[in-house]
Amino acid sequence: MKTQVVIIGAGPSGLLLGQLLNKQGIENIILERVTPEYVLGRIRAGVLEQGFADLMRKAGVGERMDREGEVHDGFEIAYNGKRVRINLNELTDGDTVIVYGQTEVTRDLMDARVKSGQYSVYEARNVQPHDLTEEHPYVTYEKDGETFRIDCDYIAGCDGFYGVSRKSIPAECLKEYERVYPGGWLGVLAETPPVNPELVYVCHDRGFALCSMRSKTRSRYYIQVGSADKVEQWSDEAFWDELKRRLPEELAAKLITGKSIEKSIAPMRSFVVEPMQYGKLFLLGDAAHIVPPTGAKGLNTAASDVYTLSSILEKVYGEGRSDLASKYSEICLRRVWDGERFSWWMSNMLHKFEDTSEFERKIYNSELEFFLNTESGRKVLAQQYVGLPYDAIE
Ligand code: RFL
Ligand code: PHB
Repeated sequence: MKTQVVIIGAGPSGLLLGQLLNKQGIENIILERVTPEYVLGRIRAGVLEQGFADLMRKAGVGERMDREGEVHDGFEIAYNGKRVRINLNELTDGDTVIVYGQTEVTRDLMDARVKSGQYSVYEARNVQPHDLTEEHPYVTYEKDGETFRIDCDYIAGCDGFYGVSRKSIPAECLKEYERVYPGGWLGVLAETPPVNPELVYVCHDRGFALCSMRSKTRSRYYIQVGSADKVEQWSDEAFWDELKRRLPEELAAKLITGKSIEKSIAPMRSFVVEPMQYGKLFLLGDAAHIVPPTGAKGLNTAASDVYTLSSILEKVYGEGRSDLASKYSEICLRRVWDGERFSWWMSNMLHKFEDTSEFERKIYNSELEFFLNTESGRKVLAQQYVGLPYDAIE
Protein backbone atom coordinates (compact mmCIF):
# COMPACT_ATOMS: atom_id res chain seq x y z
CA MET A 1 0.00 0.00 0.00
CA LYS A 2 1.01 3.61 -0.54
CA THR A 3 -0.27 6.91 0.88
CA GLN A 4 0.97 10.42 1.60
CA VAL A 5 0.67 10.42 5.42
CA VAL A 6 0.36 7.46 7.79
CA ILE A 7 -1.30 8.45 11.07
CA ILE A 8 -0.62 6.18 14.05
CA GLY A 9 -3.43 6.36 16.63
CA ALA A 10 -7.16 7.11 16.29
CA GLY A 11 -7.56 9.25 19.40
CA PRO A 12 -8.70 12.85 18.96
CA SER A 13 -5.27 13.98 17.61
CA GLY A 14 -5.09 11.31 14.88
CA LEU A 15 -8.72 11.59 13.83
CA LEU A 16 -8.73 15.40 13.70
CA LEU A 17 -5.49 15.42 11.72
CA GLY A 18 -6.92 12.86 9.30
CA GLN A 19 -10.05 14.93 8.81
CA LEU A 20 -8.14 18.20 8.18
CA LEU A 21 -5.79 16.45 5.73
CA ASN A 22 -8.83 15.00 3.89
CA LYS A 23 -10.20 18.55 3.53
CA GLN A 24 -6.85 19.60 2.03
CA GLY A 25 -6.86 16.69 -0.42
CA ILE A 26 -3.92 14.95 1.31
CA GLU A 27 -4.30 11.16 1.32
CA ASN A 28 -3.84 9.44 4.68
CA ILE A 29 -4.29 6.09 6.44
CA ILE A 30 -5.00 5.75 10.17
CA LEU A 31 -3.68 2.73 12.13
CA GLU A 32 -5.21 2.14 15.58
CA ARG A 33 -4.28 -0.60 18.07
CA VAL A 34 -7.70 -1.12 19.68
CA THR A 35 -11.37 -1.11 18.58
CA PRO A 36 -13.44 2.07 18.01
CA GLU A 37 -15.63 1.08 21.00
CA TYR A 38 -12.58 0.91 23.26
CA VAL A 39 -11.43 4.36 22.13
CA LEU A 40 -14.90 5.78 22.81
CA GLY A 41 -15.03 4.16 26.24
CA ARG A 42 -12.20 6.32 27.60
CA ILE A 43 -13.77 9.14 29.58
CA ARG A 44 -11.38 12.07 29.49
CA ALA A 45 -11.49 15.75 28.60
CA GLY A 46 -14.53 17.97 28.91
CA VAL A 47 -13.46 21.54 28.19
CA LEU A 48 -12.65 22.77 24.69
CA GLU A 49 -10.85 26.05 24.02
CA GLN A 50 -12.20 28.32 21.30
CA GLY A 51 -9.21 27.44 19.06
CA PHE A 52 -10.11 23.76 19.32
CA ALA A 53 -13.79 24.45 18.54
CA ASP A 54 -12.79 26.55 15.51
CA LEU A 55 -10.59 23.71 14.27
CA MET A 56 -13.50 21.24 14.58
CA ARG A 57 -15.63 23.63 12.47
CA LYS A 58 -12.82 24.02 9.91
CA ALA A 59 -12.64 20.22 9.70
CA GLY A 60 -16.40 20.20 8.97
CA VAL A 61 -17.27 18.36 12.20
CA GLY A 62 -18.48 21.19 14.43
CA GLU A 63 -22.21 20.88 13.81
CA ARG A 64 -23.21 18.65 16.76
CA MET A 65 -20.68 20.36 19.05
CA ASP A 66 -22.33 23.72 18.30
CA ARG A 67 -25.79 22.25 18.83
CA GLU A 68 -25.21 20.16 21.95
CA GLY A 69 -22.06 21.62 23.56
CA GLU A 70 -22.54 24.19 26.30
CA VAL A 71 -20.80 27.56 25.96
CA HIS A 72 -19.36 28.56 29.34
CA ASP A 73 -18.31 32.15 29.91
CA GLY A 74 -16.96 31.55 33.39
CA PHE A 75 -15.85 29.04 36.02
CA GLU A 76 -15.36 29.14 39.79
CA ILE A 77 -12.57 28.49 42.24
CA ALA A 78 -13.58 27.66 45.83
CA TYR A 79 -11.08 27.96 48.69
CA ASN A 80 -11.06 28.88 52.38
CA GLY A 81 -14.87 28.88 52.44
CA LYS A 82 -15.06 31.43 49.57
CA ARG A 83 -16.18 31.05 45.96
CA VAL A 84 -14.63 33.31 43.31
CA ARG A 85 -15.99 33.43 39.76
CA ILE A 86 -13.61 33.94 36.85
CA ASN A 87 -15.66 35.71 34.20
CA LEU A 88 -13.88 34.51 31.06
CA ASN A 89 -15.95 36.62 28.73
CA GLU A 90 -15.29 39.93 30.51
CA LEU A 91 -11.69 39.26 31.51
CA THR A 92 -10.65 38.34 27.93
CA ASP A 93 -11.71 39.76 24.55
CA GLY A 94 -15.07 38.00 24.80
CA ASP A 95 -13.56 34.50 24.77
CA THR A 96 -15.40 31.46 26.14
CA VAL A 97 -14.90 27.69 26.36
CA ILE A 98 -17.21 24.88 25.24
CA VAL A 99 -18.12 21.98 27.51
CA TYR A 100 -18.35 18.99 25.14
CA GLY A 101 -16.84 15.63 26.11
CA GLN A 102 -13.84 14.06 24.39
CA THR A 103 -16.00 10.99 23.75
CA GLU A 104 -18.41 13.10 21.67
CA VAL A 105 -15.56 14.86 19.82
CA THR A 106 -14.11 11.44 18.99
CA ARG A 107 -17.50 10.04 17.93
CA ASP A 108 -18.09 12.99 15.55
CA LEU A 109 -14.62 12.56 14.05
CA MET A 110 -15.07 8.78 13.66
CA ASP A 111 -18.42 9.31 11.88
CA ALA A 112 -16.85 11.88 9.53
CA ARG A 113 -13.98 9.48 8.80
CA VAL A 114 -16.39 6.72 7.78
CA LYS A 115 -18.28 9.17 5.52
CA SER A 116 -15.03 10.39 3.91
CA GLY A 117 -14.23 6.84 2.76
CA GLN A 118 -10.56 7.25 3.83
CA TYR A 119 -8.90 4.05 4.98
CA SER A 120 -8.57 3.26 8.71
CA VAL A 121 -7.36 0.03 10.29
CA TYR A 122 -8.54 -0.74 13.82
CA GLU A 123 -6.94 -3.53 15.86
CA ALA A 124 -3.69 -3.06 13.93
CA ARG A 125 -1.03 -4.95 15.94
CA ASN A 126 2.72 -4.41 16.08
CA VAL A 127 2.61 -1.08 14.25
CA GLN A 128 6.19 -0.09 13.49
CA PRO A 129 7.58 2.98 11.67
CA HIS A 130 10.75 2.41 9.55
CA ASP A 131 13.39 4.43 7.64
CA LEU A 132 12.46 7.67 9.37
CA THR A 133 15.44 9.59 7.99
CA GLU A 134 15.03 8.32 4.40
CA GLU A 135 13.18 10.14 1.62
CA HIS A 136 10.37 7.58 1.83
CA PRO A 137 9.67 6.06 5.22
CA TYR A 138 7.23 3.17 5.66
CA VAL A 139 5.10 1.62 8.35
CA THR A 140 4.42 -2.07 8.97
CA TYR A 141 1.59 -3.61 10.99
CA GLU A 142 -0.12 -6.93 11.55
CA LYS A 143 -3.81 -7.62 11.14
CA ASP A 144 -5.50 -11.01 11.42
CA GLY A 145 -2.12 -12.74 11.37
CA GLU A 146 -0.91 -11.04 8.15
CA THR A 147 1.84 -8.39 7.91
CA PHE A 148 1.22 -5.26 5.82
CA ARG A 149 3.50 -2.43 4.65
CA ILE A 150 2.48 1.16 3.83
CA ASP A 151 4.95 3.42 1.98
CA CYS A 152 4.47 7.12 2.62
CA ASP A 153 5.98 10.63 2.68
CA TYR A 154 5.39 11.42 6.35
CA ILE A 155 4.32 9.67 9.56
CA ALA A 156 2.23 11.36 12.24
CA GLY A 157 2.70 9.79 15.70
CA CYS A 158 -0.67 10.41 17.40
CA ASP A 159 -0.48 7.29 19.58
CA GLY A 160 -0.54 8.79 23.06
CA PHE A 161 1.95 8.58 25.92
CA TYR A 162 2.49 4.79 25.72
CA GLY A 163 2.55 4.55 21.91
CA VAL A 164 5.27 3.23 19.60
CA SER A 165 6.10 6.48 17.76
CA ARG A 166 8.18 8.25 20.40
CA LYS A 167 9.90 4.95 21.25
CA SER A 168 11.01 4.48 17.63
CA ILE A 169 13.20 7.62 17.79
CA PRO A 170 16.79 6.91 18.96
CA ALA A 171 16.93 7.87 22.67
CA GLU A 172 20.06 10.00 22.19
CA CYS A 173 18.13 12.28 19.82
CA LEU A 174 15.47 13.18 22.40
CA LYS A 175 15.41 15.02 25.71
CA GLU A 176 12.62 14.34 28.17
CA TYR A 177 11.39 16.72 30.86
CA GLU A 178 9.14 15.26 33.53
CA ARG A 179 7.41 15.76 36.89
CA VAL A 180 5.27 12.97 38.33
CA TYR A 181 2.95 14.25 41.07
CA PRO A 182 2.31 12.19 44.20
CA GLY A 183 -1.38 11.50 43.63
CA GLY A 184 -4.09 11.19 41.00
CA TRP A 185 -7.65 12.17 40.17
CA LEU A 186 -10.45 9.74 40.95
CA GLY A 187 -13.24 10.59 38.48
CA VAL A 188 -16.91 9.60 38.53
CA LEU A 189 -19.41 10.03 35.70
CA ALA A 190 -23.05 9.96 36.85
CA GLU A 191 -26.48 10.45 35.29
CA THR A 192 -27.32 13.30 37.68
CA PRO A 193 -27.83 17.04 37.12
CA PRO A 194 -24.60 19.02 37.74
CA VAL A 195 -24.39 20.66 41.19
CA ASN A 196 -23.53 24.02 39.58
CA PRO A 197 -24.14 25.37 36.06
CA GLU A 198 -20.40 26.19 35.73
CA LEU A 199 -17.26 24.21 36.65
CA VAL A 200 -16.06 24.58 40.24
CA TYR A 201 -12.38 23.89 41.06
CA VAL A 202 -12.05 23.29 44.82
CA CYS A 203 -8.91 23.79 46.92
CA HIS A 204 -9.48 22.09 50.31
CA ASP A 205 -7.34 20.90 53.21
CA ARG A 206 -8.43 17.31 52.47
CA GLY A 207 -7.31 17.69 48.83
CA PHE A 208 -8.49 19.04 45.49
CA ALA A 209 -11.96 18.42 43.98
CA LEU A 210 -13.63 19.40 40.70
CA CYS A 211 -17.30 19.64 39.77
CA SER A 212 -17.69 19.35 36.00
CA MET A 213 -20.38 18.07 33.65
CA ARG A 214 -21.13 16.62 30.24
CA SER A 215 -24.71 17.92 29.87
CA LYS A 216 -27.66 19.22 31.92
CA THR A 217 -28.31 15.67 33.11
CA ARG A 218 -24.82 14.16 33.25
CA SER A 219 -22.17 15.15 35.81
CA ARG A 220 -18.44 14.52 36.01
CA TYR A 221 -16.78 14.89 39.42
CA TYR A 222 -13.18 14.36 40.51
CA ILE A 223 -11.36 14.15 43.85
CA GLN A 224 -7.61 14.07 44.43
CA VAL A 225 -6.48 10.70 45.84
CA GLY A 226 -3.12 9.28 46.96
CA SER A 227 -0.75 7.60 44.47
CA ALA A 228 -1.31 4.20 46.11
CA ASP A 229 -5.13 4.41 45.89
CA LYS A 230 -6.90 1.82 43.71
CA VAL A 231 -10.25 2.45 42.10
CA GLU A 232 -11.68 -0.76 43.68
CA GLN A 233 -11.13 0.77 47.14
CA TRP A 234 -13.59 3.54 46.37
CA SER A 235 -17.29 2.61 46.53
CA ASP A 236 -19.71 5.18 45.08
CA GLU A 237 -20.79 6.03 48.62
CA ALA A 238 -17.23 6.67 49.80
CA PHE A 239 -16.64 8.88 46.75
CA TRP A 240 -19.75 11.02 47.31
CA ASP A 241 -18.99 11.34 51.06
CA GLU A 242 -15.47 12.54 50.38
CA LEU A 243 -16.59 14.92 47.63
CA LYS A 244 -19.18 16.47 49.98
CA ARG A 245 -16.54 17.02 52.68
CA ARG A 246 -14.45 19.05 50.23
CA LEU A 247 -17.25 21.14 48.65
CA PRO A 248 -18.40 24.52 50.01
CA GLU A 249 -21.42 23.90 52.32
CA GLU A 250 -24.11 25.25 49.99
CA LEU A 251 -22.87 23.05 47.13
CA ALA A 252 -22.55 19.96 49.34
CA ALA A 253 -26.17 20.48 50.43
CA LYS A 254 -27.36 20.68 46.79
CA LEU A 255 -25.29 17.77 45.45
CA ILE A 256 -27.41 15.06 43.84
CA THR A 257 -25.63 11.72 43.96
CA GLY A 258 -26.32 8.58 41.95
CA LYS A 259 -24.84 5.36 40.66
CA SER A 260 -21.54 5.87 38.83
CA ILE A 261 -21.54 5.02 35.11
CA GLU A 262 -17.74 5.18 34.99
CA LYS A 263 -15.10 5.44 37.67
CA SER A 264 -11.34 5.63 37.08
CA ILE A 265 -8.12 7.10 38.44
CA ALA A 266 -6.03 9.37 36.20
CA PRO A 267 -2.38 9.80 37.21
CA MET A 268 -0.92 13.31 37.34
CA ARG A 269 2.15 13.90 35.23
CA SER A 270 3.88 16.79 33.45
CA PHE A 271 6.01 15.58 30.53
CA VAL A 272 7.54 17.08 27.38
CA VAL A 273 9.86 15.54 24.82
CA GLU A 274 12.08 17.73 22.66
CA PRO A 275 12.24 17.89 19.70
CA MET A 276 8.76 16.75 18.64
CA GLN A 277 10.04 15.36 15.33
CA TYR A 278 12.71 13.08 13.90
CA GLY A 279 13.30 12.79 10.16
CA LYS A 280 9.87 12.19 8.58
CA LEU A 281 8.13 11.40 11.88
CA PHE A 282 6.17 14.05 13.79
CA LEU A 283 4.87 13.57 17.33
CA LEU A 284 1.48 15.08 18.24
CA GLY A 285 -0.62 15.33 21.41
CA ASP A 286 0.00 12.96 24.32
CA ALA A 287 2.75 11.18 22.32
CA ALA A 288 4.90 14.29 22.86
CA HIS A 289 3.55 15.91 26.02
CA ILE A 290 1.35 15.25 29.04
CA VAL A 291 -0.15 17.67 31.54
CA PRO A 292 -2.00 17.08 34.80
CA PRO A 293 -5.71 17.61 34.01
CA THR A 294 -6.09 20.67 36.30
CA GLY A 295 -5.80 23.31 33.58
CA ALA A 296 -7.87 21.37 31.00
CA LYS A 297 -4.98 21.73 28.54
CA GLY A 298 -4.18 18.17 27.32
CA LEU A 299 -6.63 17.81 24.46
CA ASN A 300 -6.41 21.50 23.66
CA THR A 301 -2.64 21.42 23.28
CA ALA A 302 -2.98 18.27 21.15
CA ALA A 303 -5.33 20.24 18.89
CA SER A 304 -2.81 23.04 18.45
CA ASP A 305 -0.20 20.45 17.32
CA VAL A 306 -2.76 19.18 14.81
CA TYR A 307 -3.38 22.74 13.59
CA THR A 308 0.38 23.29 13.16
CA LEU A 309 1.09 20.03 11.31
CA SER A 310 -1.97 20.25 9.04
CA SER A 311 -1.10 23.89 8.16
CA ILE A 312 2.51 22.94 7.42
CA LEU A 313 1.53 19.93 5.27
CA GLU A 314 -0.99 22.07 3.37
CA LYS A 315 1.89 24.37 2.34
CA VAL A 316 4.33 21.48 1.75
CA TYR A 317 1.96 19.77 -0.72
CA GLY A 318 0.19 22.89 -2.05
CA GLU A 319 3.13 25.30 -2.43
CA GLY A 320 6.17 23.02 -2.38
CA ARG A 321 7.31 24.56 0.94
CA SER A 322 9.11 21.43 2.22
CA ASP A 323 11.40 23.73 4.27
CA LEU A 324 8.49 24.29 6.67
CA ALA A 325 8.46 20.66 7.84
CA SER A 326 11.66 21.17 9.87
CA LYS A 327 9.98 24.02 11.82
CA TYR A 328 7.14 21.87 13.22
CA SER A 329 8.66 21.14 16.64
CA GLU A 330 9.89 24.68 17.26
CA ILE A 331 6.46 26.15 16.45
CA CYS A 332 4.58 23.64 18.63
CA LEU A 333 6.84 23.85 21.66
CA ARG A 334 6.10 27.50 22.47
CA ARG A 335 2.42 26.72 23.03
CA VAL A 336 3.19 23.32 24.59
CA TRP A 337 5.33 24.89 27.32
CA ASP A 338 2.69 27.54 27.95
CA GLY A 339 0.13 24.79 28.62
CA GLU A 340 2.65 22.89 30.75
CA ARG A 341 3.39 25.95 32.88
CA PHE A 342 -0.29 26.76 33.41
CA SER A 343 -1.25 23.17 34.31
CA TRP A 344 1.70 22.78 36.70
CA TRP A 345 0.88 26.10 38.37
CA MET A 346 -2.87 25.40 38.73
CA SER A 347 -2.05 21.93 40.09
CA ASN A 348 0.36 23.25 42.71
CA MET A 349 -1.99 26.02 43.83
CA LEU A 350 -5.09 23.85 44.15
CA HIS A 351 -3.81 20.44 45.35
CA LYS A 352 -2.38 19.13 48.60
CA PHE A 353 0.73 17.15 47.62
CA GLU A 354 2.68 15.25 50.26
CA ASP A 355 6.00 16.44 48.78
CA THR A 356 5.09 20.13 49.11
CA SER A 357 6.76 21.76 52.12
CA GLU A 358 4.76 23.90 54.55
CA PHE A 359 6.63 26.91 53.24
CA GLU A 360 5.67 26.17 49.62
CA ARG A 361 2.04 25.56 50.69
CA LYS A 362 1.96 29.07 52.22
CA ILE A 363 3.42 30.52 49.02
CA TYR A 364 0.78 28.74 46.86
CA ASN A 365 -1.99 30.01 49.17
CA SER A 366 -0.69 33.53 48.88
CA GLU A 367 -0.52 33.16 45.10
CA LEU A 368 -4.12 31.94 45.02
CA GLU A 369 -5.22 34.96 47.12
CA PHE A 370 -3.38 37.30 44.76
CA PHE A 371 -4.69 35.80 41.53
CA LEU A 372 -8.29 35.59 42.75
CA ASN A 373 -8.53 38.92 44.54
CA THR A 374 -6.97 41.27 42.00
CA GLU A 375 -8.38 42.21 38.60
CA SER A 376 -4.95 41.72 36.97
CA GLY A 377 -4.63 38.28 38.60
CA ARG A 378 -8.06 37.16 37.43
CA LYS A 379 -7.24 38.45 33.92
CA VAL A 380 -4.10 36.30 33.73
CA LEU A 381 -6.04 33.24 34.92
CA ALA A 382 -8.83 33.83 32.40
CA GLN A 383 -6.45 34.46 29.50
CA GLN A 384 -4.55 31.24 30.21
CA TYR A 385 -7.71 29.18 30.68
CA VAL A 386 -9.22 30.17 27.31
CA GLY A 387 -5.82 29.49 25.66
CA LEU A 388 -3.32 31.37 23.54
CA PRO A 389 -4.15 32.01 19.87
CA TYR A 390 -2.52 29.66 17.36
CA ASP A 391 0.62 30.87 15.55
CA ALA A 392 0.15 31.67 11.86
CA ILE A 393 2.24 29.32 9.68
CA GLU A 394 4.18 31.36 7.09
P1 RFL B 1 -4.92 9.49 23.08
O1 RFL B 1 -6.29 9.99 23.36
O2 RFL B 1 -4.18 8.77 24.14
O3 RFL B 1 -5.00 8.59 21.76
C1 RFL B 1 -3.91 7.81 21.32
C2 RFL B 1 -4.43 6.66 20.49
O4 RFL B 1 -3.34 5.90 19.98
C3 RFL B 1 -3.61 4.52 20.14
N1 RFL B 1 -2.34 3.77 20.19
C4 RFL B 1 -1.83 3.08 19.16
N2 RFL B 1 -2.28 2.86 17.92
C5 RFL B 1 -1.53 2.09 17.10
N3 RFL B 1 -0.36 1.51 17.49
C6 RFL B 1 0.13 1.70 18.73
N4 RFL B 1 1.29 1.14 19.10
C7 RFL B 1 -0.61 2.51 19.63
N5 RFL B 1 -0.44 2.89 20.92
C8 RFL B 1 -1.48 3.66 21.25
C9 RFL B 1 -4.41 4.44 21.44
O5 RFL B 1 -5.18 3.24 21.50
C10 RFL B 1 -5.28 5.70 21.32
O6 RFL B 1 -6.52 5.45 20.70
O7 RFL B 1 -3.96 10.71 22.62
P2 RFL B 1 -4.32 12.02 21.77
O8 RFL B 1 -5.13 11.69 20.55
O9 RFL B 1 -3.05 12.76 21.63
O10 RFL B 1 -5.32 12.86 22.71
C11 RFL B 1 -4.89 13.42 23.92
C12 RFL B 1 -6.05 13.53 24.90
O11 RFL B 1 -6.66 12.25 24.99
C13 RFL B 1 -5.59 14.00 26.30
O12 RFL B 1 -4.62 15.02 26.18
C14 RFL B 1 -6.75 14.58 27.13
O13 RFL B 1 -7.72 13.61 27.37
C15 RFL B 1 -6.26 15.15 28.46
N6 RFL B 1 -7.36 15.62 29.33
C16 RFL B 1 -7.96 16.85 29.14
N7 RFL B 1 -7.57 17.64 28.12
C17 RFL B 1 -8.20 18.83 27.91
O14 RFL B 1 -7.81 19.57 26.98
N8 RFL B 1 -9.28 19.27 28.66
C18 RFL B 1 -9.74 18.52 29.69
O15 RFL B 1 -10.74 18.91 30.30
C19 RFL B 1 -9.06 17.27 29.99
N9 RFL B 1 -9.48 16.48 30.98
C20 RFL B 1 -7.81 14.79 30.37
C21 RFL B 1 -8.88 15.26 31.19
C22 RFL B 1 -7.25 13.53 30.61
C23 RFL B 1 -7.73 12.77 31.63
N10 RFL B 1 -7.12 11.49 31.82
C24 RFL B 1 -7.83 10.30 32.00
C25 RFL B 1 -5.68 11.35 31.63
C26 RFL B 1 -9.37 14.51 32.23
C27 RFL B 1 -8.78 13.26 32.47
C28 RFL B 1 -9.32 12.49 33.64
C1 PHB C 1 -13.71 17.18 32.77
O1 PHB C 1 -14.88 17.59 32.68
O2 PHB C 1 -13.41 16.00 32.60
C2 PHB C 1 -12.62 18.15 33.13
C3 PHB C 1 -12.92 19.50 33.15
C4 PHB C 1 -11.92 20.41 33.49
C5 PHB C 1 -10.65 19.95 33.80
C6 PHB C 1 -10.36 18.60 33.75
C7 PHB C 1 -11.35 17.68 33.42
O3 PHB C 1 -9.70 20.84 34.16
